[in-house]
Amino acid sequence: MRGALIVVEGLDRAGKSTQCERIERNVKTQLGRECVLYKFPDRTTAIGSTINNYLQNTDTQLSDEAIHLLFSANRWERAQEIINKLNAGVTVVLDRYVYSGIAFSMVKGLDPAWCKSPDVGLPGADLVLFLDVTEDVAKKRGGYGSERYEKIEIQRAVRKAFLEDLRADNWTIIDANNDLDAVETDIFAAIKSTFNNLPEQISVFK
Ligand code: DGP
Repeated sequence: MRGALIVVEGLDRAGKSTQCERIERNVKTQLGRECVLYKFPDRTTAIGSTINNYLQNTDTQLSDEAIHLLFSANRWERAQEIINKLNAGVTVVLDRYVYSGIAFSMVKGLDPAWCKSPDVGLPGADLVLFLDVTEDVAKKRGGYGSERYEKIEIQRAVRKAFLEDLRADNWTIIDANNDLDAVETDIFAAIKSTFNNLPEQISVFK
């Protein structure tokens, strides 16, 4: 049986990184399956280092189109590796993916169809977990940091893009305002159901 491609999306402070680690652990220990975790953007590659510079230095001059294509290229850098893992029976968990790519550029006013096009053809998610958190809870968790997109208006617009424009049949919305253990339980229920209905073929992002 091939591995599943599980994507975790959500706003800053939703608990994505913690839950990704718990998913990896639960898939291994509770389901007895191999599992690996990737994070996008992957800041360790040459493209990722340019992205990191863009996010951390708000005076970096790069057009919205150019940075959009770099985020997508950063996902393509790992595409074949992800496919190989899935075919080898390894479940792959992605902390952010194409949906972040489209949402952040859409809110800057770029055409949604154009935003989607460079990601078309990437391995498709079997399950997208959207960790939804209210602004109040995000604030209580320490608020946002100092990177380029960590501002309340941007986060609000991105949440709207995720939920109103990008949400699709393979999505499960998780109430991430709850405590970590409750969120973990909800996520694991969705993952078990995905494994019970996993198509034979890896899908393609369209
Ligand atoms: P993170 O390391 O998960 O905190 O992500 C860094 C920031 O980059 C975060 O504000 C979300 C944003 N981001 C993630 N993926 C993409 C993408 O593909 N395109 C754009 N424009 N922004 C992204």
